[in-house]
Amino acid sequence: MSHRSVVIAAAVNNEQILADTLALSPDLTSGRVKFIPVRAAESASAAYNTVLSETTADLVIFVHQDVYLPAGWVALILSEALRLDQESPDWAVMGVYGITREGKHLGRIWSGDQQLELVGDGGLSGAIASLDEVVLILRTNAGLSFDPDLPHFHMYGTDIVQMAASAGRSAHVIQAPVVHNTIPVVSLAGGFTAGYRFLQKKWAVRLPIVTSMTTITHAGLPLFRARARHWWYSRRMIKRSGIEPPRVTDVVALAKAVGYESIVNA
Ligand SMILES: [Mn+2]
Repeated sequence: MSHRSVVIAAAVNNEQILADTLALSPDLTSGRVKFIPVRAAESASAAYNTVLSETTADLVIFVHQDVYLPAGWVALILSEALRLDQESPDWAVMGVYGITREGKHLGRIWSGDQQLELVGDGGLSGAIASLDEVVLILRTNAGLSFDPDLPHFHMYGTDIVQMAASAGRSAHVIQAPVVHNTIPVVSLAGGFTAGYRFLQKKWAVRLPIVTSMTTITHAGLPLFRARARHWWYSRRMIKRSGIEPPRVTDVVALAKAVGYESIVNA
């Protein structure tokens, strides 16, 4: 089948970040692609399920509000969807950065808080265990939705991949780099830990599950290592970039400068 209809959706809690990043994406400024913002959501799952219940699009592209999509990006997604229809007819979800069951990183993305490109270990094939939440593309006729019981705004990229696998569906990483203009997050306590605990129980029979930030295990020791590591790392990053006031990045120029538009339009 062909994927003719596509929408872009985001959970929005900061209008300035949205205006300075996602809203500058040419696919949105041109009005070619419909944008569905969800404001004041209590969790990513709740926000994204609202979108799924309101759209009849074949593909729903869920992105963070702090992501810039280079010119030509949605056209690339449509062609990648068609390719997957042929090569992996069972596909349900794709992302631009993810990790395999063996812990191999796949994809590429610009990381704003680190001011560098994250590049995977090479190649894009492998059994995906987790997709980075920065971009998640759902094929709606696969019938998946987000778990309404998963709290906060973390771990839903891992959860949706695991749910796809439970339904006999596959997840994929494609080469479609974006600029993630994120600012350093101070702590993985709170929402991240709550998400970790939720998945620990939900997927107990499948553990360990590798994610890009940590590994979900029965005992949960990697969570504490990740929290400690992240705390030191974010303090360093905040010191370097200065979180007050937030650093302003010209995402349009950056995407061009790092060559993303030539990759996307190759
Ligand atoms: Mn983000």
